[in-house]
Amino acid sequence: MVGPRALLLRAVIMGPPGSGKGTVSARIVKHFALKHLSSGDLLRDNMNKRTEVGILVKSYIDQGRLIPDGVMTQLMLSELKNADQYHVLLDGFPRTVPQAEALDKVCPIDTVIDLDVPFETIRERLTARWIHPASGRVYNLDFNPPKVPGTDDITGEPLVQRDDDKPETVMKRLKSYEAETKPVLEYYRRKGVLESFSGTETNKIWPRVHSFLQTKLPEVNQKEAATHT
Ligand code: G5P
Ligand code: MG
Repeated sequence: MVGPRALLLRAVIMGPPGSGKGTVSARIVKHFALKHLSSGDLLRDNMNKRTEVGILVKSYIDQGRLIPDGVMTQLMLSELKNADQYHVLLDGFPRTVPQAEALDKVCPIDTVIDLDVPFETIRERLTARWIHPASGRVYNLDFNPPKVPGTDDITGEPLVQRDDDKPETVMKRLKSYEAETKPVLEYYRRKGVLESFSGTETNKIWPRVHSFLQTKLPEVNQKEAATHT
């Protein structure tokens, strides 16, 4: 138990597809005791398990389109129901203004970490991405390759490419980010909770995110913190 509800951090990490939300979130949870909730990981888990939601959302994801707000909001808010015991980091949600408004009603957000990475940088990255579906661990053939090619470092299980990382689908995802998610940044900017981090390399962005979070939360592992990884 961390403490009373009012002292719990309610953070969101935002940024275009491939900006490094998953990569930075993995580093955040290594350093700070908060629960990472990724909408994309949750949807892919539902697709793998062929749940009702998984079957419903597959065609949207494969086409690079956003899931309808009602479905997405219900899914994420039900995950948040038991979240009054710990700090939370939402990744990939909210992605539209109606989602942000629905979230605000049950769980007002106090910090938004915006990864501001240019689109040209992103296009190159996504085609080189491989993931371990069961854990959500993310690799990149240039940036953080697995120790054994095609294999997850921890479990030794095979890695796969995401169906929505095909070049034409990546373009659609970037367009929907521009049209539907950019206004969410404006929404949070007006509320005074937006913190933007611009750059093209996660290793340069991360130390700045790390220092920023140190002003909000106690660190769980001081020794690792010193290495900034
Ligand atoms: P997701 O799963 O939320 P996206 O599109 O927002 O998908 P994505 O693709 O998961 O975001 P990311 O998490 O921002 O990207 O980035 P990442 O995985 O950490 O890094 C991308 C790659 O770059 C990796 O291979 C990584 O190793 C590499 N990398 C990181 N840093 C560097 C670097 O510095 N240099 C280099 N060279 N490489 C680097 O959503 C998927 C779909 O689900 C639906 C939508 O259909 C969406 O398209 N969805 C929703 N729909 C409606 N509402 C919502 N709220 C929804 N949430 C999900
Ligand atoms: Mg992600």
